[in-house]
Amino acid sequence: MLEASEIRAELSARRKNYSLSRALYCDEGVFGTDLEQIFYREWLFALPACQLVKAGDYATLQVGAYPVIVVRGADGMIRAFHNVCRHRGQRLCAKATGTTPKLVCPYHQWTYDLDGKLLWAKDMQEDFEPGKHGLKKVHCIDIGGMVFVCLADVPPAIADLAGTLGRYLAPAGLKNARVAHVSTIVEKGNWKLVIENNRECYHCGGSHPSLCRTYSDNPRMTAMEGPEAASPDILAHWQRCEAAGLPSRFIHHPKMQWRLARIPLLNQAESYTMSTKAAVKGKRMGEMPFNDAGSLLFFHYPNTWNHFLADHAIVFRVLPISATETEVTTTWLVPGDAVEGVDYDLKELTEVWMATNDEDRQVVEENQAGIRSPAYEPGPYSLVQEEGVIQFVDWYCDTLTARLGPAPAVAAE
Ligand code: 3BY
Ligand code: FES
Ligand code: FE
Repeated sequence: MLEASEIRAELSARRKNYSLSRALYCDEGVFGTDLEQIFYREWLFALPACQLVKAGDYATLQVGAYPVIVVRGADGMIRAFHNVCRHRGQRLCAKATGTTPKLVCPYHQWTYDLDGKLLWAKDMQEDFEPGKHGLKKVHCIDIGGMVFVCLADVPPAIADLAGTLGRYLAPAGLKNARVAHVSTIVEKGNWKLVIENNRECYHCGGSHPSLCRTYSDNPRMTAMEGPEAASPDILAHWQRCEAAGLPSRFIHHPKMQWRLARIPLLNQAESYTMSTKAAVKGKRMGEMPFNDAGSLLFFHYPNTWNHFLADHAIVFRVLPISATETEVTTTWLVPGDAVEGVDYDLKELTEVWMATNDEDRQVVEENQAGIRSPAYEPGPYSLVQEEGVIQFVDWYCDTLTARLGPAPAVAAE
């Protein structure tokens, strides 16, 4: 298990444009550092706001050692709390999702309001102060219908992302959407391998027969450096969509922690379906003006990538479980008034990405299995195909290096 000084050394010894060292993907000390320095400090995508339909609807998630609960209050606000009772620390809610008028601890029934205030604690002594025993808050923000949480005392700035993502998502109709399906899988691989795999389509031709019916594996689609780098067909797609009120142009955080861009699907395909036609018939998300608007892609490191289409949206959440296990939750959203079996068929809606996720799980697991071998050595990324991966590992290494700080000076004798 590596210590900070050894992790610094792994980071500074890394070869630019090469995959990371075995330790950075496998070591428990590195995993702990990833949690402390990244997952406990960054804004993390938690869930789509529309999953919490009414007051008292909640969902829980586990971020490393921290159980978190996200709940919609009586005032309609979505809040997040540490899912830990202020009496003797019981986890308050064990279920993944549910609805409750109050948050009642299962151990001794301390009872909290949906805004975290302690309302009731049986037989406590006179000097007990309920006001000092409310649930601990977790920072929480709803941007255009995507709820992010942050465990840090002082979260990183989010105003730029909030403004831009809010604008890009406004026509995507997330606020009035409905959850059609949730799939949670565990991939036996390090979280960085899960993100790396998502950031390239070098593997798509070999792994994703159904996705490749509609999704182009052209690396310029997902690794554009800026508007100038876009090909004429992408520029034409952006112009057509922007004229119809859909923010579409490639835009990103200065250090590429996030990126938004709308891409056309192959051959005027409408959606990620086997037929290439819209899965939801006769209804569109939000203000989407036509079926062939393609997909608005959004990623945010360390834990989400997303596709917003004319007829539905698919949001992805990545949470590390251990050095070599990662939970991936996929949620399909449809227009709020779309009825299963009438407006869409659930299998048709979900089958391409259910298959794609399973194919990605297999490649990630095989990748982890190979990297575990002492014979593994970092290999070169393709500059044409894996620019997105390079950019992710650069972000990761730069972020970790900055946060670990310089090695402490050795005291002179
Ligand atoms: O989800 C994405 O962003 C795409 C689909 C397949 C690989 N990846 C680049
Ligand atoms: Fe929650 Fe006792 S631990 S009421
Ligand atoms: Fe893939």
